Amino acid sequence: MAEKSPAADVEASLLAHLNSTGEVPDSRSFASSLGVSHLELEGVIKSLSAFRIVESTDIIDETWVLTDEAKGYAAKGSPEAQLVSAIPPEGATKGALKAKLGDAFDVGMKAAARNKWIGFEKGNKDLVLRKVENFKDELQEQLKRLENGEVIPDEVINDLKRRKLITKEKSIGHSLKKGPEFVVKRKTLATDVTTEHLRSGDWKDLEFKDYNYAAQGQPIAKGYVQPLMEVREAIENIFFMMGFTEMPTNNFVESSFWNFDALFQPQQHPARDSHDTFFLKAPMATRQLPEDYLEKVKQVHQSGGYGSKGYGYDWKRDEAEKNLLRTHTTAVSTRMLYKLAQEKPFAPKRYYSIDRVFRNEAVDRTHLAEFHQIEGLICDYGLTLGDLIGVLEDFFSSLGMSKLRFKPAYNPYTEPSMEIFSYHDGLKKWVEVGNSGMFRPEMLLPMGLPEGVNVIAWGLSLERPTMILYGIDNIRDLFGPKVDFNLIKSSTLCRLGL
Ligand code: FB9
Repeated sequence: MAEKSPAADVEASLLAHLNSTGEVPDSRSFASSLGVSHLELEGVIKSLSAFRIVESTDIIDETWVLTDEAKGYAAKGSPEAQLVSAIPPEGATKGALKAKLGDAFDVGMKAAARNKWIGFEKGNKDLVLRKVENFKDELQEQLKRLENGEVIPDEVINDLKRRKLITKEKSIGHSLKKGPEFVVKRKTLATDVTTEHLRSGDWKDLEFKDYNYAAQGQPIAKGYVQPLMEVREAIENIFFMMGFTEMPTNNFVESSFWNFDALFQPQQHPARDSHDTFFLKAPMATRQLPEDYLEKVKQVHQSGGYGSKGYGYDWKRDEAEKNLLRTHTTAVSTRMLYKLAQEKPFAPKRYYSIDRVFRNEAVDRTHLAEFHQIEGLICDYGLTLGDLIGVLEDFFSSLGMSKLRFKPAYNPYTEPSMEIFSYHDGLKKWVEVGNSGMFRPEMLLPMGLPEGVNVIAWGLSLERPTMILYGIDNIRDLFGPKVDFNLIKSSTLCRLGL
């Protein structure tokens, strides 16, 4: 017969006691009468209550308990008592007493002085003299009475509280009585048919525990997709459905030429100084720029062409050669459009990119020095602003944003340009959800794209939608060293407006 667990003994004694007396007024005193910890008895009570064998009602008491310091005084006497007992008839120096009493010295001196148990010789404040032969150590007495659970007058409690010698402790007991399913001996419900049961044949009169179909399965240790990657994948599917191809963005380091100059962004544009852009010390400059195309870019910046008067400044090659961390994935769009322009005959294209870009910006709740830019572009003959608005409607409605508004904006590389706003039902406000425009001829024609070919493009971040869709308030909870894994584990799969 299986060895009876201590819990079983406790259960047996409790059920027997209830059977004979019908109630247990306070489980705390019952536990000490059984000589078991209250915690162990609580375990049994919880399980018996679950099967309604006993009915338990909580009794919450707040009792004063001694701090460790007070426990020391209750044992060794109050600091003032320890101090006086340590003073020989001829007195003792403060130094000697401090050495003897340690932390209790200061408290002891004050209290002993207050009780006029000690005094000093005229002009020698260092020699402590004992003023009383014998004395009553009230404090030790009161602390001991408290330890034995005796009731103490409030003014004493307040004094002990003031001396931070006692703290309030909540203790929870249970009053017990028979439950509707009360039995003296609980049949241990079998949870499995074991070979032992089969061999012993006692399975015939065994009672089996009901299956708990609501029981949570073991949490399976599995990988979790970073919310950013979850939204990235969903947005990629939108691009695929709209017939877009991904652009290769595997180069965080870019030259100023492809990141700015090729985009007809003038060399003295504020975004091109180190306040906004991370320039590289090494390799500081690129050595691979397409000469003929570079010449055309230089021309269009310096003196225009293609119907443009350009910027009329002295364009510097070494400025264009400066390496940087790309500030937008539009730098990749530039490379792809230039490459497309070299492919004859021209074929319309739909490209997208989603990858990291870097900006030397002030970081705050929603901004880090890097974020993931999402960019889409369509390159084809006769594209208009209307086409851009249409594509934006499609794209953002797939993101669950149906109501869009467009606000004229400015980008050095697009004209016209529009900021995109969407009314967010959850936030009950118009949210800026991106920027867009038509790439300027000064950008496209030097590349060699045929007259009449226009490029509509737009961009947004990956972090903003992910924060809103997952209800993440601070970007640091989403990206970077402080990401809260539980948030990732607990965050449900985002359902973009799909
Ligand atoms: O993502 C942005 N907002 C946004 C997007 C989606 C969204 O979804 C919610 C589920 C409902 C919520 C918000 N923005 C762009 C708008 C603002 O957040 C803006 O303050 C911050 N912007 C970033 C740049 O900050 C300096 C977001 C980032 C951005 C801005 C512009 C572009 C790309 C990213 C662009 C472009 C462009 C323009 C023309 C041609 C080609 C590219």
